[in-house]
Amino acid sequence: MISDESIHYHTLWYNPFNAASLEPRLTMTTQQPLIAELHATARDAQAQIAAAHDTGALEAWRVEFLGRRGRLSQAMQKLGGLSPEERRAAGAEANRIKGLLEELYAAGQRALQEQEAARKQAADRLDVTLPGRPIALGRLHPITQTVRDICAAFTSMGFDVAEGPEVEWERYNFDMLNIPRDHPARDMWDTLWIDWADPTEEGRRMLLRTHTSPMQARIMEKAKPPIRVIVPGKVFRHEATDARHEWHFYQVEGLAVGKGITFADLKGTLYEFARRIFGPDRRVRFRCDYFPFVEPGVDMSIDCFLCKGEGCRLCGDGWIEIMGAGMVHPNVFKAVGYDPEEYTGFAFGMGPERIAMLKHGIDDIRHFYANDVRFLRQF
Ligand code: YSA
Repeated sequence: MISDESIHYHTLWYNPFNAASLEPRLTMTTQQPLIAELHATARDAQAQIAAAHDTGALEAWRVEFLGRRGRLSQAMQKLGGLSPEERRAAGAEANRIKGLLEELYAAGQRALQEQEAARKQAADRLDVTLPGRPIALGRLHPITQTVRDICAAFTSMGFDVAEGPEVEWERYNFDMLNIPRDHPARDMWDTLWIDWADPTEEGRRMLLRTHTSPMQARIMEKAKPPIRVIVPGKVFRHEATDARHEWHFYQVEGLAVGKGITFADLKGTLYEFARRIFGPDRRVRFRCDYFPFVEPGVDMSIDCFLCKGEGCRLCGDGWIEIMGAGMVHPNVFKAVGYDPEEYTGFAFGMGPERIAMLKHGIDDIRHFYANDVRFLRQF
């Protein structure tokens, strides 16, 4: 039982590392040798627990005072040698002191836990006044931005967007586009072939697509006109690089098929596209060109940003070609099962790198894929 006096000292008693005295709690009973020994044990216990500043020391304290062979236990064994009256008084005092020592031990444990928590808190302290570490924000690659701009220009004119495989069958990349095997037109596309395909089976060889035009065939095979679609994607060619040529680059293919579509629709759509991407002041040039999958075929160029159409190292003749285009060849319609008497259409394929060069005044296409962040950060 804790007396009123001990309650008065309660808070001090619970702090084992505080030098509060036990005396007021040890003077309540008549003195006899065993009681004196018990009180001495309690005083020693309090004195020593003040130095128990880690769990090892606290455990050693517990073993010494409260352990089975500890000092309290040894004192209690002496109760048997006392007279019944002395035993009653000393026994009661022994139990009281045991309770006090247990409280002391529990308080010691709590104090250590608090110390540990305080230590951890101090170690983990967050200094909110420290300046933050700057987070490097990423950004879209300039070609991704350009592809998105091109897609936005065409979707606002009613085109859908589709994507297709970069590893392609020879059949779609060439055969269905009116470019049969051994046709010299295949030389226009220096092809990277995939090794494992069976070279004996016609149209079953695999390659890295050399242009996005195979998607024309894939789309028409699946859909019925009217069709208005653009296809952005990566293409690959076994080509030497220079200021205008990469061996891997993007293309955006376009296809419009329906009844009564004419070359005027092609020109009107591409002029409008050029106006939306480059603004009203840039000049556009169409020239006849040959692609096996169109008839007639053209290429479209924009006046060079560097020399303003005068002719320079970058462009040669003052113009930079950005796309090939034309009216879809009847043989392509036949290959996908359309009647060329019923449907007509136009198609085009442009190079976003060339468009980005023109838009931003970049004089070498190889900057885009050199992974130099000083260049890329500018967009
Ligand atoms: C033509 C007619 C159509 O009805 C449909 C599409 C086409 C385009 C055709 N498939 C084609 O690939 N033509 S192309 O070889 O002249 O390339 C088209 C555009 O890709 C070029 O105008 C140019 O802008 C870009 N390009 C071509 N080779 C490149 C390149 N860009 C960077 N590096 C290269 N090596």
